[in-house]
Amino acid sequence: MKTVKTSPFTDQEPGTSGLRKQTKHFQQAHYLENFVQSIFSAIGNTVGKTLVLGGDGRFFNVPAIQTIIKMAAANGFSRLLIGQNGILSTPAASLLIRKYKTDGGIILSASHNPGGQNGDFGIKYNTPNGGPAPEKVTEAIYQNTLSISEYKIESNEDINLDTLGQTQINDMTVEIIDSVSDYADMMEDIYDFELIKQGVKSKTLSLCFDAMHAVTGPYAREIFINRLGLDASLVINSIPLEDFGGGHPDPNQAHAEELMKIMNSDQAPDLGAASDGDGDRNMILGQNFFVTPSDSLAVMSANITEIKAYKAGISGVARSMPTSQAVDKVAEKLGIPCYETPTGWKFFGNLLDANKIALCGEESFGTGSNHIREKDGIWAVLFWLNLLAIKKQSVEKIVSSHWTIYGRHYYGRHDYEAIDSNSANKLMMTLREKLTGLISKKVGDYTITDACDFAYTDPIDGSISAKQGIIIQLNPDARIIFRLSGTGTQGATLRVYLEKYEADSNKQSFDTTQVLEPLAELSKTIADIVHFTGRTSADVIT
Ligand code: G16
Repeated sequence: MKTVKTSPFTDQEPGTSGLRKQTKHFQQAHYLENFVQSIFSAIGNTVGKTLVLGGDGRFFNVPAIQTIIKMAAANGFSRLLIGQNGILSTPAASLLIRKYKTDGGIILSASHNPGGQNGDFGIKYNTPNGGPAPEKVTEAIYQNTLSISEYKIESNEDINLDTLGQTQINDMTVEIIDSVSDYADMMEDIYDFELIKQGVKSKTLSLCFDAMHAVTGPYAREIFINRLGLDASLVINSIPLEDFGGGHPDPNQAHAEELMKIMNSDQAPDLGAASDGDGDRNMILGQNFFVTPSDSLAVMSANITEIKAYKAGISGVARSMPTSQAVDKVAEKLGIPCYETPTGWKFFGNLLDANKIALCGEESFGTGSNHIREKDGIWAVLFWLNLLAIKKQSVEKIVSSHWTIYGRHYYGRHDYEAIDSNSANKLMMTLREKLTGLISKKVGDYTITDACDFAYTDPIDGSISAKQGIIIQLNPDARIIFRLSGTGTQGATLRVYLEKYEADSNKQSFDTTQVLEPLAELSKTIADIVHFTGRTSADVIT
């Protein structure tokens, strides 16, 4: 065992979901090691503890895992559970932590960010409840990174990650486990696989799933093809590649091009879906029809008791603040609470643990439930597949019927990517300073009824998270939200979220872009976007 002298890096503060940097940045000497030792110090008393370890298979996944194995051995861990070939989707890792009651897990992923030598890499620690570390833990890790002076590492040979079985390093057992089977079994417990199989057999139910050359490939093949009998040729891009085939493994209309083409064609299957780099995001499509993640959450909530595992009903729901308020309408009707949290799955953890909620979601293509403590891409796809098998209606019909009952929330997110960080911070600061002056102002067809900086007090532990995004509330029934992304690796990304509610069913089938255009223009004026960013339009609209 070696103790290696090191000095702090000042840029290891975790963002919305762990530490994400360009891969080359991660590959510099001591960078990964410093962060891992800082996680171990935050866990404390690591002797005899156990961890789940795996990643989304992107470039640098395996070398990073080999390093973490050696460091875990040197820090006295007693057992590591590692996905075969180093592969674990984020939801599968969350499940394994909970199922095998480990002291948490380390997941290597930069999620939807591109991979490869010139792409991004990331690392996050999940706590023993299976969820992303809450802010007090990430803050402790960050503080450790600022004062670190040495780390411990074994000098053993690399472990064979390809073969299932156990290896011993000193007192530590390394167990290579099947990455897929526990997860696939859990999905069978939640959903009615027999009913879905009947639909598939009678050719009344079909799916095209795009794994985007990322981690869900093996999970999708086992569940959709082997267990449900769906058409194998429609599980596309299912071989995980270190660089995701050069693509951007972000399941949205802009990046899942091949899937969009299939779903917008005459031969489109009933359901189209995609997941991201580490398998926690999902996009849901019907034939020629896109379901916004916010609507998907609302439809799921309204139909939750149709699904085997949730038959008894649910205690409550939650959404991140910028997610549309579609789910609020459902919660109101069901008479259950709806919580509004800051962006970041970690904020749902306490609510799920305390059984205040059983279903939650975010506009950023994430939905999940109390079955684990991460958002879950394949779980969401199966939800829709199961719902289609029950309702025997098209995706579009299910969503438009939902709007008739609850009203439609037109929704769009405009991202200004890789802008200068200082200018982005100035934009937010300037906007913050003028918030109170905005109230009651008439802007276009709207009046600003409220303007505030979102702060959240966790109802369980009382922790406060301030400055979580600026909300401009408009009358009648619209919102514009401004916040800076916490997952990018180049400069800053300004996210502008636009939402407009329409209760009148005769006005619910308009084009989203057209409906939101006035709000998009307003957002530019209110935040002086062109001045601060030099951009006249957003780079990505989802
Ligand atoms: C992460 C978080 C999500 C968050 C998303 C976007 O997702 O887990 O909770 O909504 O980032 O965050 P931001 O707007 O700060 O970029 P993932 O899938 O990237 O891990």
